[in-house]
Amino acid sequence: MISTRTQVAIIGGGPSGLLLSQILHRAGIDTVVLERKSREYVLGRIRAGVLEQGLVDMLRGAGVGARMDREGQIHEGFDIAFNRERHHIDLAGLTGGKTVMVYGQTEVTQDLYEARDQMGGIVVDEAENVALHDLTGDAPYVTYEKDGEAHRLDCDFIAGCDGFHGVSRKSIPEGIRQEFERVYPFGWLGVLSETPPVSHELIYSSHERGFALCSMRNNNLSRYYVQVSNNEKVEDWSDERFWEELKSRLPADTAASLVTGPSIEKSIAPLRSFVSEPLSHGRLFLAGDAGHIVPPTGAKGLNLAASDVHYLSEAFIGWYKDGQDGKLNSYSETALKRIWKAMRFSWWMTTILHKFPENGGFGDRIQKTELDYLFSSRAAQVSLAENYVGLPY
Ligand code: FAS
Ligand code: PHB
Repeated sequence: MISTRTQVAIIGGGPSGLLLSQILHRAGIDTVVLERKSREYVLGRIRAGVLEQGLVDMLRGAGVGARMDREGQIHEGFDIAFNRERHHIDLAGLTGGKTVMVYGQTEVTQDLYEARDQMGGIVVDEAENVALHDLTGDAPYVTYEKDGEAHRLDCDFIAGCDGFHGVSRKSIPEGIRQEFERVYPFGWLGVLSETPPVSHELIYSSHERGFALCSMRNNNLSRYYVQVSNNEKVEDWSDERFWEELKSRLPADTAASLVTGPSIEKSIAPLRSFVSEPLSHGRLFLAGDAGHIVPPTGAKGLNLAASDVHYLSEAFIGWYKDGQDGKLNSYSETALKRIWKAMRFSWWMTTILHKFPENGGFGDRIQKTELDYLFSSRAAQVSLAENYVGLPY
């Protein structure tokens, strides 16, 4: 058994774990990140595309914003297509100038890995069988295997940043954990293509055939999604079938200007709303998807991970710099307040834009009325816009 020690052991080398490690390292706090997969695998995942200003500011503050500022696109609004026409949501006009940054999570993760390397940060990839121990004492530790060798990592705290399927949340005893969940009867079939985006801004489309989303990563890399039922298989969707279905859910002029091409990535993501409470147990603190999952409709998943990391990094810095445990003790309550507001918004955006077969006639009319009201009320649009750009930390 190889024994080492650090101050904060971080489980998971996705955006949550890497950003937390980068911020703590810059504050003089030692961390070790334990990631189950290879770096190539982590960087091969195509996920979020929209960054709130809070995350943009955190990346810049952590010295990781340079490529984002060069290659990212600032968006001042987006369209909602409904009843075969597009309605613009003027984010900047509705929020006194706030915007979002379109820059893929893959790029964020790549930039974080490079920053970690530059600072000599310790990220152990392909760490297997990670297990957490003695969480309620003052000397927790983590065991894992790497290249067949058994390791023990002693630490002061453990940050569980290992996503929905990780080990951290499940290390909180079931009698203490309370989970809240809504699983949607559909998923998103996503395609990445080296084609120019159909529009310079995102288009969320509500259509009787189902939801669709037109997004992008840059001027020659487009990201598209269509709602599919939960029993769909990605192998049943040829590129041609995907493009035809996407066009059928867009206004005619938009469909006519869509540039199609071979998919370079194609996958189906299930949609769920999920929160696990509390987010801390003894010396273990959960951040990001380890503690909560939102349907991607509101573009909140990655951004919620960022606000968790903001609160948790401040709490650790308060402990190590000033011996204060106040923010550690209040972390779960503080983070959950913002998490539940984003949970509500993501659920609301999902319910008004997707087709719910079980809704029935009344449900369909209410959904139509929600959109009619949204496009006829500035107050309703202000509410949508302030949530989309991100509520304050
Ligand atoms: P992550 O899941 O990204 O990272 C957790 C890391 O922990 C992974 O690298 C995993 O390999 C590792 N890990 C797991 N178990 C471990 C163990 N036992 N030991 C060590 N390491 C372990 N959000 C949006 O805003 N917009 C989107 O369009 C969007 N699309 C998504 C599509 C999919 C298919 C998924 C799954 C999520 C999507 N999300 C989207 C949400 C996503 O972006 C997450 O919010 C974001 O990845 C959260 O980052 P982390 O908390 O770091 O979790
Ligand atoms: C994306 O570009 O992948 C994306 C954008 C906005 C969303 C979801 C996904 O709401």
